Amino acid sequence: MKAIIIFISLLHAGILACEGANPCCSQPCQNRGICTSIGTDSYECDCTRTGYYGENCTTPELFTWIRTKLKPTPNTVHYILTHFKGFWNILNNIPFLRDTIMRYVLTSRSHLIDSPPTYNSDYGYKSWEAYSNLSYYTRTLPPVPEDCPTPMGVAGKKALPDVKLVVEKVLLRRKFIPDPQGTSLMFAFFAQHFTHQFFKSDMKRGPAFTRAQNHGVDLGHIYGENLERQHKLRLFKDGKLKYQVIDGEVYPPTVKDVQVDMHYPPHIPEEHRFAVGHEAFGLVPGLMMYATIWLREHNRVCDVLKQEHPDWDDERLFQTTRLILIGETIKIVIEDYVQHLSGYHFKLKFDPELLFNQRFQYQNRISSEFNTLYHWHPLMPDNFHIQDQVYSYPQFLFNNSLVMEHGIHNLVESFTKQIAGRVAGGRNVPPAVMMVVMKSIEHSRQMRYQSLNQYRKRFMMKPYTSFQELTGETEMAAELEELYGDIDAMELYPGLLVEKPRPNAIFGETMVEMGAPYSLKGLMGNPICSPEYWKPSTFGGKVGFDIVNTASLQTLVCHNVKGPCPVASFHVPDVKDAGSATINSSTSHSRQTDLNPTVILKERTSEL
Ligand code: ACD
Repeated sequence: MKAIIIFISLLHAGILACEGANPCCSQPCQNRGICTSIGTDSYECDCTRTGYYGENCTTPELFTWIRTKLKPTPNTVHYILTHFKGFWNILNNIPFLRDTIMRYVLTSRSHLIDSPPTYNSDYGYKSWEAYSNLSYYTRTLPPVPEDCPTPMGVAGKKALPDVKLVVEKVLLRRKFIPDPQGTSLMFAFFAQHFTHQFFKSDMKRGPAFTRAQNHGVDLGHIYGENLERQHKLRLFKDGKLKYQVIDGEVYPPTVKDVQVDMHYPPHIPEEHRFAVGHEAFGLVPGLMMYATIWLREHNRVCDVLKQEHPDWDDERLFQTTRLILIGETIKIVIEDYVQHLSGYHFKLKFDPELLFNQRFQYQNRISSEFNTLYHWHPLMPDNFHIQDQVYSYPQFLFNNSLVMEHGIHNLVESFTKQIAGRVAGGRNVPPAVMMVVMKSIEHSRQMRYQSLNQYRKRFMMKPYTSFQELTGETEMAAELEELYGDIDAMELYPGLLVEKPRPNAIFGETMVEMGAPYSLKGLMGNPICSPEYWKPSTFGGKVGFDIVNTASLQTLVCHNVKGPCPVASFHVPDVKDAGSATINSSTSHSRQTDLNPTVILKERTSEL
């Protein structure tokens, strides 16, 4: 049956080729083989190092055959990692086994990312231009050639369905669906804050371009995307960033004070126009909360370093602190953020040494597809609960006054308590962000993304055979069938949002199997993880290295809020967890007198 389907689709491609279409439109080369058209009626598949051979790279070599027979499916691996808690609790405490599994997670995921990068949205074949032009996001799959019969190559209708119709029928929220994994708004705002350092589309040039040309975790969202902005934000004393003190607490300086561009609507008063690394972080108090926490952390670490190195000048204190904060960020992202998302009982570990004798390149290029899949707008709730107040979107947006009125402590506490929306499963995009979601689909079309199923194959998943298989239900599946006509024409981004979630999970299979490789490669490909950087001296000695190696969301917050430390978590706490985190101020390193002395969290057993 399968052979007949392949034959028919090749015949179909052949017919189209006869009509003058590019023969690669039908994507005949399998298993990551590369299609090159030869004239208008022929093509060649390059199967080099794919582990397959034959005209369409479909015949496995012996070793590949054995591997594919033995390899469990992604869903099986996920099931094992999210069940058998007792087993994982034992394994997590055996360092050799934990390291071996973590090394396998890192290598198996990052090997799915081309490094050096290959294509971009204007080059569907390898070229020096695509490799070297850092203004572009890279592309994991080349764009669908312009001369194909349909937008997805040969599958589906001549035109994709109306974007608004797709959004209204299967993406728009009817009733808020809470995330069964218990994700908090503290997570949602962290995601938004953290990712805006490397997802920074340059819309003057178009969605294929980025302004964040370091393509990774450089903390450009804290320090500015270029030297001019960084210099305006720096105090040029003791390595610190500029700040202001309001009611005894440290906040970012105002736009008027530092003269950097920030995006605020005209009605926002001068004193509420905070200036930070990223020009768009005035958008929501959740972003300004994190911007304030990291600003305080930077200045706190400067104090710690200055105590260790009283002879260091401003520049060295600033630069070393930046590296420490990059390290802290990666540690928090792997051990708190990805850990939470994964739902694994296996305890993930940030340890660059795990890769030191592996085949791994310390470089990264952000891809357009990664940017697109990270549009997790269903996380957003219907309104925002802070202390005993409820704010609607119009009351919340661009309202920095809430940051000062409630204070960082109460924002952390409130955002930790409020649950975010489920991302997969369909119909959970809040109307307030509908336009952003529409834009993601429009941009994907403009960049000529291949279909959801092509991406599934690229990331070692089986293509879906029906809309019911994609959604796991019948109603949205029928709508999608009518809209797209063919499962092989289903678009990537709407596909990710309507995909059936894994049991009790925030995401479906495709989001995790695509997102994890991009993430782990991007995090571990950072220069600070390389053998020459990953040593205490890079971080100003043992004290700085320890800051990196002990960082967590909870300690980050505890070090930088006034008074008793609130619970800070990417997971909404169970009732038994509620209350303040226990702190011990005797171990404080900070001498920043206008902040409450920093505190060290005494580990809570339930969350960390
Ligand atoms: C694994 C680990 C578990 C993966 C679980 C979910 C991954 C899904 C989406 C991506 C998640 C987080 C992104 C975090 C960081 C991005 C860093 C980019 C740096 C350039 O099974 O592998």
